[in-house]
Amino acid sequence: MTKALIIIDVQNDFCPGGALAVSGGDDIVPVINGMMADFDAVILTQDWHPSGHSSFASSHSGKVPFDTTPMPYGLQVLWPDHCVQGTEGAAFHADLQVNADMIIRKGYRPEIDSYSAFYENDQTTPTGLQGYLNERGIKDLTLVGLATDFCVAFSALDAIRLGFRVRVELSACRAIDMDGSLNVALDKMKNAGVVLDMTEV
Ligand code: VGL
Ligand code: ZN
Repeated sequence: MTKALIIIDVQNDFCPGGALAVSGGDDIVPVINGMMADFDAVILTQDWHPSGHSSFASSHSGKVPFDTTPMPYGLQVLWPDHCVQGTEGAAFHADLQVNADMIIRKGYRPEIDSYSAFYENDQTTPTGLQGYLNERGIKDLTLVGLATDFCVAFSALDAIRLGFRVRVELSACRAIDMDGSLNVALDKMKNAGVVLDMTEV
């Protein structure tokens, strides 16, 4: 059985001190490092926005971070400027082991955000990860990283839709949790058939 560990957005801007810090975001780094040896493939995603990206509140006059705005593909949460290409904030956490098989960058198109490792937020523009996994014969995925309620959840739900077996190791994830978004995401994942585990603690 070929299985992959998909490590979502473990980048400085999502860790304490970063532009869109997730509480305890750096606590998961040693947990993830300890998991890698159990997998046939290790894949990292990297949120990788151009400056002035349309998901930034600063790109919309009168908006502040965590407001929402309608986009052609649906309602978009507006974020603080984060993970700008080439900045320290966009770099992986310094302690994360990054001898990965593959790094998927996402969110680099100025006019569209991308939470999922598989599709941008229009749910139709693919990143190519499905093709990569299929060609390698990988059917079992374990997802970890940041943030549980956005990029991890969107990736897990897309993966289920695409027919993968999907496990999210919650002890190696942390959430943004705005307005109950963590519980909503956990319910959606559970109902979709994602296995939610806490086995690393
Ligand atoms: C993420 C908000 C904006 C994430 C990325 O990695 O969950 N959240 N960009
Ligand atoms: Zn982002």
